[in-house]
Amino acid sequence: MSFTRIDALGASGLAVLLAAAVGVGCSPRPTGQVSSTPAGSIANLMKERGLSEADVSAALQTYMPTGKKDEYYTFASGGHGGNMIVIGVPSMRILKDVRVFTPEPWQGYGYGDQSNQILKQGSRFGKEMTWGDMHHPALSETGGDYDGEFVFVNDKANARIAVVDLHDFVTKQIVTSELIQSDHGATFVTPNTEYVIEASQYPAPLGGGYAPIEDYKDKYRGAVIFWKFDREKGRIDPDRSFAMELPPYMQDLADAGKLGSEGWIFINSFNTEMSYGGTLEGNPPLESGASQNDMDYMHIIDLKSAEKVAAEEGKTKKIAGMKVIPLDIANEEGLLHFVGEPKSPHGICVTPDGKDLVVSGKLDTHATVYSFEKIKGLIDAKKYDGKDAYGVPILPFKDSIRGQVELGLGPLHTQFDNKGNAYTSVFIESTVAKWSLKDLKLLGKQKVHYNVGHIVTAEGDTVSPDGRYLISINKWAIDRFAKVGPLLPQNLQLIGIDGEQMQLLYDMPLPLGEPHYAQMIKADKLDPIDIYKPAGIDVFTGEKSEFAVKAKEERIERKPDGVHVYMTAVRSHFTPDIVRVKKGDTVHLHITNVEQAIDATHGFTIGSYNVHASLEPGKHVDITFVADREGIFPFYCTEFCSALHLEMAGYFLVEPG
Ligand code: CUK
Ligand code: CUA
Repeated sequence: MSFTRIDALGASGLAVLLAAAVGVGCSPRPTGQVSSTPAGSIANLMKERGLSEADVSAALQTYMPTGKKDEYYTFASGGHGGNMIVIGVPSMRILKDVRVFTPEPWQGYGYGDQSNQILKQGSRFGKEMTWGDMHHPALSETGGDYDGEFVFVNDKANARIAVVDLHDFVTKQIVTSELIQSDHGATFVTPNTEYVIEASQYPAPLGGGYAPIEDYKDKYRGAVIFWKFDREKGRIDPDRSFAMELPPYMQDLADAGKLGSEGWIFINSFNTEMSYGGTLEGNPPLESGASQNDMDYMHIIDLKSAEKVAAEEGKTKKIAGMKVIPLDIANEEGLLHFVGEPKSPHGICVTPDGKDLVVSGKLDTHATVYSFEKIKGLIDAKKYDGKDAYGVPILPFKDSIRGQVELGLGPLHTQFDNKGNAYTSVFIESTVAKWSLKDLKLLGKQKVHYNVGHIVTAEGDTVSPDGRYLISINKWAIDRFAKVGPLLPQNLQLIGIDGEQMQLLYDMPLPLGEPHYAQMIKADKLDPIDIYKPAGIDVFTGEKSEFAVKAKEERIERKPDGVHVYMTAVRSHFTPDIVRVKKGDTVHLHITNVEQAIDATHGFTIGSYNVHASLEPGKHVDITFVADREGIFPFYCTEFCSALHLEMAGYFLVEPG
């Protein structure tokens, strides 16, 4: 693709360009206004900045004039930032940094009793954690389509799942099972969000505890947890969840079947060699030990049948409080099948029609397309190529696939558009490959910068993708941005995919974590609230707090468990504005922002006591702490809320005990 530079364009060329610009209709201005703009000024701008026609076209496709809103939201994981970043498309403006596994003071997350309760739910073996490694956000679905109500995320490091409510973009729940010690095939949802899937990554003894690594094959196991989601409550119900034991391979990504394949779950694996490292002990390193076999195993799970088996008496074991279908029962009941996958696969993606599965291996140049119909036929006919060491039947590879398409070095993840095309990230050669699902032909490539991991297309994991936009989530940024020291931002590149050729539109530096995966949803599917109503809402429960405070009912009460301060916040004062306690008192602050106006947020802090809260309109926060140091501690509003914001202050007086 070659583009004419403006200096070679001439005046008539520019006029065409401007006409085209108006035609794009990014901002519907009266045409008269365009002709009143001296054409020379845009020509000069292009010349001065060295912009090509392609640059201007890209700019016109992404620029958002003030007040205009994006068409899509992208929910990107923050990797080992433990957060989730919400990005508007096509502008690529950051709209929110949702805190999930990590505290963040501006939003008051992890400061105050409510959000601490959420973080505490994620404790493992009694230990609280203040970070996570988030990989795969999954939007809730209805009929295989994103419904814009919830998003689920995982923490690979600590095997946790969280629920974020898109009515207020706040984390509401963290669940974890000590059954497994890490996860990666998480989170993925079934087409009506009945289950949130979490498959383990690194095998370990189930339920925690120690076993010698030499006993890897006997004592170490993987597992997949099917977390039951209660949409009505907006929470996962651990008591109605169950798991299935898996062999000690390293299970990788997962995806849920849809339409014709609904009710089936597919999980990649690598290290079917069961290599466990030990380089100082005379063993091959894990990465070479794990790359010996030509084929690893895709796990094919019949979830509907597994659900029935899990409900039967005597067919499950309780491990670490989780109901688990043991491997021998899974085999007996025909719940689990394997089929070969080329060498160390990484991506697994069910096509929008639910008929095919695309798998790509880091060490293979192809995308392999499996046919679910063929897989199902082989399972029904019990046509096996033998069994693995754990008795799991293996389906013949050649009879399971529809074909393969050569894409380049290091293909990883695949997404789809609305025209029957697939897009696969190609890590080693830093490209996105476009290919046709129907005839498995490569149609084109777009260079990206650099080393792309996942890609995401608009509504790309649904039964009806939109096409339009693709974001390449690149691992390396190298030379793309002004230097900021050795830790570089991630580079998210927006690519237009409606034309025959992909068009690079925008480079977005993201210094808020490492997005592994993202999902992009139409903005009009979301309907977030502006205000917590009625005032006094506890965001953890979504209900009015029993400690909610009304105007004129502010008070300070001394009770056996300490001093209770019932406080309101409203522009531009806290009531009460003087709080007297004695050294050693336990203090219970109950603060309600009684405002019901959009964006009328206050903050609250008591200096030197590590006390902070963000009080969005209508929100109620409880903060419990011990006044263990005497002195005079000013408190004030941390959010510039009004002309008298600086005066929104008071004194916390701790008298000597
Ligand atoms: S992963 Cu990171 S690029 Cu965890 Cu889905 Cu592939
Ligand atoms: Cu309230 Cu500043």
